[in-house]
Amino acid sequence: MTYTEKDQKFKRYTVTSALPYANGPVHIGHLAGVYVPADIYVRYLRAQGEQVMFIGGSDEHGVPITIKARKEGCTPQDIVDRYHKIIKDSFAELGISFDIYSRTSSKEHHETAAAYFKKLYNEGKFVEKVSMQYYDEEAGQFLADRYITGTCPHCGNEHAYGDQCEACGTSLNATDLINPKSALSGSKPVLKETKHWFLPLDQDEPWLRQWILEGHKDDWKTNVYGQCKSWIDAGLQPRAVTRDLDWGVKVPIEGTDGKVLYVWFDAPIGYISFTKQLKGNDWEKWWKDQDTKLVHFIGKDNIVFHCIIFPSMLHADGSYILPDNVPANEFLNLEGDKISTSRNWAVWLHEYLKDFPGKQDVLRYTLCSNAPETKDNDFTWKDFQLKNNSELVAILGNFVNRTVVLTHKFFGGRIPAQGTTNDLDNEVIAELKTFPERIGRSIETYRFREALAEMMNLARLGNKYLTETEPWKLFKEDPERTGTVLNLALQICANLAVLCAPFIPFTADKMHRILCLQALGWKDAGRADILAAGTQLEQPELLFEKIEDAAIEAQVNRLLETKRQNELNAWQPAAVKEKVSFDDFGKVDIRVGTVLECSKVPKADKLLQFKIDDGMGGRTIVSGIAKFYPEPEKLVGMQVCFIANFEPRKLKGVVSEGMILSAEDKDGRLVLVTPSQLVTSGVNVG
Ligand code: B3M
Ligand code: ZN
Repeated sequence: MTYTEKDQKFKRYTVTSALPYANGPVHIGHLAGVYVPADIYVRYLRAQGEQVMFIGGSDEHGVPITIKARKEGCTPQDIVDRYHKIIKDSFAELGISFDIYSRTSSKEHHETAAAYFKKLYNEGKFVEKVSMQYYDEEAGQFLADRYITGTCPHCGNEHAYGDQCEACGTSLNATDLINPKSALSGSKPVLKETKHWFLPLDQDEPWLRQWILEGHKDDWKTNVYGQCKSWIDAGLQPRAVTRDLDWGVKVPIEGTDGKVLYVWFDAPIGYISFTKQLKGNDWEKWWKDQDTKLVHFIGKDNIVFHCIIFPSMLHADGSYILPDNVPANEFLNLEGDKISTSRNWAVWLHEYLKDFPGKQDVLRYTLCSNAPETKDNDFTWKDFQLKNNSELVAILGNFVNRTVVLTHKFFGGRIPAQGTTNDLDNEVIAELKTFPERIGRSIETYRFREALAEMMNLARLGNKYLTETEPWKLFKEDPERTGTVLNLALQICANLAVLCAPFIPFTADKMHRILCLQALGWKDAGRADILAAGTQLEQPELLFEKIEDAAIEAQVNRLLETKRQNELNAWQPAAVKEKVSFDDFGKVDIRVGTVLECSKVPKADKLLQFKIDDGMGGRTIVSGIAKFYPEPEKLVGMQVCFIANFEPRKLKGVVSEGMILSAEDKDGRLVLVTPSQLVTSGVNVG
């Protein structure tokens, strides 16, 4: 039995993690918010001997996928095939231990989602409404969700979508938008009649209020509870669950060509349809049995869908259980800036796995220890390096390694007997006993950072014990006592192998190997007699390696380059200056000259010294463009434009008689301005 469920014992756990949209790879924000905590939770439950179903899969419908396909000139299926594979493979490599990772474009899913809709339709659970929806006359298409953008009526963000404003998080209807614009053609859409089916959320208010606001006041996270409360208090509105689109699950009603289920209607049904896809599995017990605990792991932008809309769908059917908890996380930022797919401001999982082979646990550890559980948090590469070098290497890795190395040194790798324990040993044994429950309680209440910190405290306890007993000195005078100390230290290692497994499973496997440990359950931990004396250990093996500055710099540089690219992409011409009269312009004397000589000004990195044929006997001009013309002698013979009536100025000891004109490109590069054909030196430009 788990620690927090003494009153209500569940027989099994259905754990879902938000289905990532298959229109891009997964990044560290997704991992920290959803998949790492969900995986820790299920690994822990399995270690507790619980029956668990961990569901994941790709969300392959929705407008962004069709927009991306249109942009790339391929089909939506091409897009989802590409990203489903990348996402699925990278999750597997990170050790996210789904029981099934499926996809919503699968036939089974379409059938299940359509049947779900059909049942509610037949039972009259929807409200059918003909309403006016935006239509793009140029494209000949209704504009669902992200096909339409405009100004958010709540916060004024000019780039809000037809279904949601990402700036303030409000869920919108397209007709709420101010100045709506088609994302297809950019044109102003017109309103046109269309029929849709609505989930009458307004009728659900009483039971939702009771279930969430009264029933889950104490066990749901405050951020989750707070969002639900403000939704319910604001008054729930009927919500359309169909769309005029050709990508998605077809509406299973005669005469509804060109209509599909709304992506947020079909996607959560994916949790159910994927459970069904596991062959030889009685799927209903995972979804309909009151003894099953249903938990949804999601990010904060999905709260309303998992706490209000999906439960309303489940309630409308009537045969399903409702989620027991929805431990949504806040967002993770990257180096102080919001993670953004369109700006490529992210650490992508599949790239991380390539850049840091074998270091899955370092990422899992960093993301968990820094998870945005109660507020948005920041990932920095420096912190990643620090967590690896000063925690994983210096605390956990160091403790296990020292213990195993000393056992090899003094006892040939054979676990020594525990002998008689003294007060210090007994204190350590007593403290050791408390860890499984402490860590377990934190995990069961979705406080994963706290749980991880406790696990590391056990490694700290181990290090402190070694420091206090100094077995490396002790052996000479008291081999038997040394045996007791190392036995106890090894018992702590074995406990760590069990207790670290939910967080850093690859390391746990390594520790099991080194310690020749059988697979143990959570309840076996807390004891100081896990390892039998006399057992021969494997050779020591470092659990973690130091991450050098160069590897971190490479990542930081990649981000700096991304930032630079984003700035370039965002470049816009400078505003036009104040108007000047023709006469004023005429005061500037611009001429064409021919370069006779050109060289670097000694001791001045930036300056080139030109000798110009100006048709008037020649002049010297100094120009700050050396960085952009590394071979100045090659400029000889070129014609340039220069201002002939500038006051002469002394630059690094050289008198400059004018200014050579150059254009500054958006990346800051200076390029000389030159006439398109040869002209006589000294002629006017104007
Ligand atoms: N596809 C993920 C997102 O909003 C969304 C989750 C669906 S869970 C049923 O990024
Ligand atoms: Zn807004």
